[in-house]
Amino acid sequence: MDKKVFMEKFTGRLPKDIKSATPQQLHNALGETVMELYSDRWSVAREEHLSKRRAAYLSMEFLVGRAVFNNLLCLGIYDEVNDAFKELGLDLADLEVIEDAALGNGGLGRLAACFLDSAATLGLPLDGYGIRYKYGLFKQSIVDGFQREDIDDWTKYGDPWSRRCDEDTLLIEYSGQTVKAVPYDMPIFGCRTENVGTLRLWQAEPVKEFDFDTFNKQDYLEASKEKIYAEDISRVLYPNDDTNEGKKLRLKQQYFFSCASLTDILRKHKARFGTLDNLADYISVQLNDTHPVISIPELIRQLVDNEGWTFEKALSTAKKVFNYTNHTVMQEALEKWWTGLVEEVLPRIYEIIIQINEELIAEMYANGVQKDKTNRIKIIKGELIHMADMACYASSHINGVAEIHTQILRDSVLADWYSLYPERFRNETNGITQRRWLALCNKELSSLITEKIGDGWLTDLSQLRELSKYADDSSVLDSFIKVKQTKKQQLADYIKAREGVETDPNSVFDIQIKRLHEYKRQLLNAFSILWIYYGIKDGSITNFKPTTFIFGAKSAPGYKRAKAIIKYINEIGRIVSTDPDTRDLIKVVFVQNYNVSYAEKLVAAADVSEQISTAGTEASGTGNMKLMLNGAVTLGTYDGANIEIVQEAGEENNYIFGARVEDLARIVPEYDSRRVFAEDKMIKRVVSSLIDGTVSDGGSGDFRELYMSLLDGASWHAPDHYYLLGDIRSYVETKLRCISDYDSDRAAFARKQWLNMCNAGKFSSDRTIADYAENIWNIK
Ligand code: 26W
Repeated sequence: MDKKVFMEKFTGRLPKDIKSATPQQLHNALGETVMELYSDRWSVAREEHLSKRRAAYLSMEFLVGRAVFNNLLCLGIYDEVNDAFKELGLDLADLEVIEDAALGNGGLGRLAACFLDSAATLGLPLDGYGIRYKYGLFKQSIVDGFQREDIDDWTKYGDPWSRRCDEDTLLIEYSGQTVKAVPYDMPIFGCRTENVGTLRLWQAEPVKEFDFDTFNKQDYLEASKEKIYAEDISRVLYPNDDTNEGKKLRLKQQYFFSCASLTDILRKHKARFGTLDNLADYISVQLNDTHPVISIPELIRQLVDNEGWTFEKALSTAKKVFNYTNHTVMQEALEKWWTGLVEEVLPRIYEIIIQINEELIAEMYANGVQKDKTNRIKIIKGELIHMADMACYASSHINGVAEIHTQILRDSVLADWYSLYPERFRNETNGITQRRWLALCNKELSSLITEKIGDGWLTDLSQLRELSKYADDSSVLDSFIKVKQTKKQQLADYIKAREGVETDPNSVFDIQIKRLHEYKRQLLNAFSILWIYYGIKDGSITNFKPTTFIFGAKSAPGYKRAKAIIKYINEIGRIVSTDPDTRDLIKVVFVQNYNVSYAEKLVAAADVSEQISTAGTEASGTGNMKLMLNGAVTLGTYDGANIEIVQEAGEENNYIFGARVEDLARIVPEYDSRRVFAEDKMIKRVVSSLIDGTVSDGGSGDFRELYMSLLDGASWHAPDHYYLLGDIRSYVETKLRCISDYDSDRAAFARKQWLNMCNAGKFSSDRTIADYAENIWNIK
């Protein structure tokens, strides 16, 4: 970067009195300047991507977070810009107030963002397609222990990292409604490469802004109706994680970005090659879960209706183009659409789905597949369209996101499909980008690493393994402990500023950060804290090392139990921190508005990473990898990628507890949570806190409902179906051992933490993406 040119362009965009510039003004000026300086590089890369076989990642969510610091880092101009700011009497850190682009709910959306980062860095022609929601994931505050939601107007002060591309605008047709899809492109700067990927997010706009005649008749609302209905489509991200919200608007959103993205892909292909006959040779489309699966009938529609292809030829091309990733085993999350709704909104798509379904049935019949199996896998069952079955039928590759998860897909969730097409199934264990999740969020640890092995790890994380040789080097471990201490102090300061709560950086930082869900078992963690509290009070737990339990989680606004768990955690926190017997020993902090930027601070400061989902329920987890990479030990179950984490870093360096998938298969049929409750005094005491007046749910009855879910079950599930009572003893014992290990020998504990960091190489999304590129997309 030419510093002089940068200065000129940057200051030219600032007010005369530079010091008076707000962080938002500085951010806009910086973003615009960088975008201008690197626009040629981006154009060249775009051309390059189009000139060869490429892949498109279709995802309803891209949880990119804050772009500015990451972009500077990946472009290799962070230090220069930092200096430039200083020269101008400014502070780059002031841009920390810039809002995240929270265009995703959790793991699935963040994974998509990490993947784009890795593909750009690896020089691969991969581009993302999604929706430019006006409002991202809601902003959360905690009031009186309860979650409150507020809109997230993330572009309020501008969006300097996007470029509106009017020239690529296209039309999307629903029955009785046509809307414009306007693309906004974000550059994804690769690290140490000239490659730049593109994230194209579609915004819905009306074909006609405003009806002037109606306005003149003074019917103002009517005059803007078309605009409002059109904009509704990209107005808001559905804040649901793992439940199929069967809303018409959601179906329209899915079709909106699927249709727009495919139209864009086909247009560009045709412009270059003059034909779509060779489409499958040049494009591979990854379907991120079932949300974009409507792309399959849409591609067929475009090929048949616009290009005059036969249905058979179009279906056969679709089968080559698409691949499907499954991200969850939760039945609620496998999307199903009511046939009547699809027919009403997208009649032509509905016809094509029927045709695909008939073709599937005919094909199975011809291949001698038993009728009951065909009935299980067909796309339309009763009045429901099963998107996962459509995805499996029309994809070349189907993958899970961690070894155990892929195995569960093969054995149960998608077992029929596996029996038919075993060769389609692959595992692609998730990963995270070390640029954001180490280099950016933990500059102190990064420096220590680089001092020892150079900075090659930035693009080759496996190099961290070389650091294992320092595991017994006390001076290196001392430096590591100092770094951890610094990060804990920084987090404590931040928590003080944001939450108004004091935390002690000399205590153990035990952190659970993820969406709030029953299967993730934040309630188990809360129970364990109460257990420890009672233990300290009654003297059965002695010499407890002061520990800060930090939670960060958003609950879907309509998910009552999850919201009750948030309140419960806050209630437990109040009890332990007001009791003089424990207030110096246990602290509970529930941070507000947990998001990507907060995560960057939390992962760097963690000593212990809580990954405690019921075995077999967490597809992979990726937070587990972020915490490991920053030198936290995992306190977790044998679930998702935890298993691979422990394989890499050693069971002796982590704290594994609880029933495993194979145990549960044996236990669950006989499991009686009421008996466990009745026979175990401590379990009874802790669980009873939900109803015995220990804590208050503000009179809502929600705590009683939680209590009943554990002991009585509900119409849709057996009692304690996530096995909290079954695992709690083993959990508390393991947790206490972990905290006492920290206390009794900080150096030995630091050694475990260090070795986790050293062995995190496998969990770079660079590794994951290289594998997708080679084995699924066939791109170079
Ligand atoms: C239809 C509503 C809906 C919304 C989101 C259904 C399902 C989802 C996702 C599948 C939920 C999700 O984010 N899954 C997470 O994906 C991560 C990336 O692969 C995994 O690491 C997590 O284990 C998984 O829960």
